[in-house]
Amino acid sequence: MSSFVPQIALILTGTFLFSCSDDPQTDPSAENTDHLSGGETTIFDATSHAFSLPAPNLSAASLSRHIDGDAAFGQHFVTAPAEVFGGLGPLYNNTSCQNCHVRDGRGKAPAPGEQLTSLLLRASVAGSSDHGGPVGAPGFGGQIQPKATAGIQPETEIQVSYELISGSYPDGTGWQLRKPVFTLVNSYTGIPAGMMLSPRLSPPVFGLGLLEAVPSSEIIGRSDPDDLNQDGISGRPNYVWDVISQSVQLGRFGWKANTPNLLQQTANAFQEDMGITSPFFPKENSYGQPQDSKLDDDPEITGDYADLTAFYVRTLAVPAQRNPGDPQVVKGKDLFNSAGCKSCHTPQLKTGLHPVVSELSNQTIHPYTDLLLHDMGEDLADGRPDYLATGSEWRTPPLWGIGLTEVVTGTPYYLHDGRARSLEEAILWHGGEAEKSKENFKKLSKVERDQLLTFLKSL
Ligand code: HEC
Ligand code: HEC
Ligand SMILES: [Ca+2]
Ligand SMILES: [Ca+2]
Ligand SMILES: [Ca+2]
Repeated sequence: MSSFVPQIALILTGTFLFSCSDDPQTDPSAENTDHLSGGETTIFDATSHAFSLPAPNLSAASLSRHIDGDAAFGQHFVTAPAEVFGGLGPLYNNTSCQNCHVRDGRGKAPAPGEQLTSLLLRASVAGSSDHGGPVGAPGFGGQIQPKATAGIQPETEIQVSYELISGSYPDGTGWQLRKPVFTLVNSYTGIPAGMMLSPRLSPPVFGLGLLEAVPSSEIIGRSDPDDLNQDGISGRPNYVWDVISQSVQLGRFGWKANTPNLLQQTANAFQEDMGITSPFFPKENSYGQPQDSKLDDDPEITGDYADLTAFYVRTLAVPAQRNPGDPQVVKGKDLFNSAGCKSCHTPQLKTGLHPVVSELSNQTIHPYTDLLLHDMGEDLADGRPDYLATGSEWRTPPLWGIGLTEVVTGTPYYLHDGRARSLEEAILWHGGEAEKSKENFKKLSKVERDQLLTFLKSL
């Protein structure tokens, strides 16, 4: 099926660009291509498949590798003695990439009393590792796995409850926000003193190859660590350890930009989230813990299989903005800009040369992120540093496609721990460097707030 749909997307894009460039003098839409969120990788699809389509400009060879990668992304891994796709665990969070990145979109925050499926907790104790990263918690490592294969005890059970917080707009309209509280129970061993936890919801995975292709200089050029222009917004790059090149690189992926590239993100997910070792992360995630088998096995997948899976997320298309000319959307975009949202949610970036996928090179894209870290205030803080990111800093998440979240994954959950149940709630949680911007939003009339939200839903 997925090999059929892209043909249509390809024709649509072709037709569209052609009719646009037909007469640039008289056709006003010809000047503005802001709705082509992913440049030439943009697709026109607003269905539940909107995040799952290959970029329409892929060569036949790239499309073929994408389709193989699709199978790897959906592959369920099973327990060890199996001949194929064995090696799951012994500790794990879930059994396939797709189970957490549902339809290539974001995951689900657990309801009170519900098991965690796509939300995970990173763990550490004070200090920094050899390469400046977090120090794994004794007995638990860098991530909590609440699931285990037969004969092994899961590291712990995780219970979630929510605190409710009420507030209101200056115009009197009320709201109620919720903040998750996680409790570890029935742990297989004692919880180390001072263990820090960071809850993280699985984010959408489309358009990421484009973000990988944005030149570091472009990202660093937007940072303003000492706020020299005095707009209240700093923006700092994270610098993290690249296990593949064995060097320090700019961090781009994950909620705290703690990962430098998509191959490492993928290989690390195989190891930590699923218990699948690869040449990049050859040790089981239970390494050094009492329940570890202490066997020095061969990697459970090849480097090429990890690379194939990374190729899939690299080459997923970005859905186009819908109804860019709708007067409500146009007004909402103005309000987005004037409220200061664009200071972090950068509307436009340009990619450089992608080292692996030439189709991603030299694209003008509209991701609405600067890929920098921002202090978002106490209410969003996890208190757990991650390389240079402090306990209250988060990477600006992209907003492209965010208006399709409900269509793709059903009930929507936003922010790093999925606490926000609507785009409006997500904005109301902004603090720190984004406090002023949030206050600007709160001061808008109900009609204007709705226009801003209509703009977000058009993305
Ligand atoms: C248990 C759920 C889970 C599984 C399984 C999982 N992921 Fe993720 N994924 C996450 C979470 C949570 C994050 C955010 C991590 C962070 O912020 O540190 C993430 C982040 C990512 C990102 C970075 C997205 C961004 O915008 O920065 C990519 C790419 C990704 N995962 C790909 C994969 C691939 C490929 C697999 C399978 C090999 C996989 N994931 C398996 C939960 C999961
Ligand atoms: C100082 C930088 C900054 C400013 C200004 C800012 N944001 Fe954000 N935004 C962030 C960061 C960082 C996050 C992620 C925070 C988290 O997950 O804890 C975020 C998250 C979001 C999300 C949720 C995204 C997701 O994938 O879950 C939305 C929606 C959003 N912002 C919209 C806005 C709007 C609208 C404005 C203007 C009123 C705005 N932001 C202003 C930095 C900023
Ligand atoms: Ca394993
Ligand atoms: Ca662990
Ligand atoms: Ca500044």
